Amino acid sequence: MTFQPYDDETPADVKNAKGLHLVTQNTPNGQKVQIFLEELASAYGTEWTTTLINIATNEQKKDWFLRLNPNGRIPIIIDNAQSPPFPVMETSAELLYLLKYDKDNRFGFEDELEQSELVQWLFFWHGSGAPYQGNLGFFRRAQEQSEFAINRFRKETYRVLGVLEIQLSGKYTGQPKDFLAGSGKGKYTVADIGTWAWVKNWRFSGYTEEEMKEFPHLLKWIDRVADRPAVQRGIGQKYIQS
Ligand SMILES: N[C@@H](CCC(=O)N[C@@H](CS)C(=O)NCC(=O)O)C(=O)O
Repeated sequence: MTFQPYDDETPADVKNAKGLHLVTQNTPNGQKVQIFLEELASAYGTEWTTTLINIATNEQKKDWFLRLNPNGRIPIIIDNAQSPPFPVMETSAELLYLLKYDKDNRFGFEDELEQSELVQWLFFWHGSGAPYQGNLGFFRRAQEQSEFAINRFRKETYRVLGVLEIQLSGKYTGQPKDFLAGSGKGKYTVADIGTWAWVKNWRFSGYTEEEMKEFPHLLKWIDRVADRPAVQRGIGQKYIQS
């Protein structure tokens, strides 16, 4: 039987979407995909439609959503140009899927070793960064305060910020970098987008200016990525629910 991604409960704007459709909320994970779609729009005129949901109401745990992403988490994209429509879950997989719209490799690499570097840094943050910074936020905001858990995730997130600093400073390679992946000073790619959406929130995660002074290359990289108009659009008003 052919998989049907939509059911009677699927919101009309999701079900009736043509082409690429994004279901998101303006969180760091949502922002990763929002930013890349904005970059593709400014580079190629790529079009998509968006549905904003509110995860506080657990919309993402309803059957219509779980049919698209059994993990019940945002963001997801659905490619309605495929038949049947093709849902993509997990932000890094979504960024890699969307690279097919990047015909000139502006946000990825033709060279397979450089592309491998991109995938390494994208996976590094997906597996070793976001879960720690996410849990740090969870335990900092929790009603029941666990010093043990906060310390564990605070320390580990700080450590992985240090890993990014090592890469950007060229401490072991002798090559300081503007961006995480690619030869020489590197190139702005989806690895930067996936990482930046989280790391830029360091203040919100409770780190002090003093602590961040240990990471001068990382701080400059945060500003470098933040300066991009598509990045500003990707975290901007359009994605904030009224
Ligand atoms: N590993 C997933 C994580 C996605 C994720 O955790 N999304 C959060 C928002 S930042 C979410 O949907 N939270 C709602 C929930 O857990 O029910 C990815 O990269 O796509």
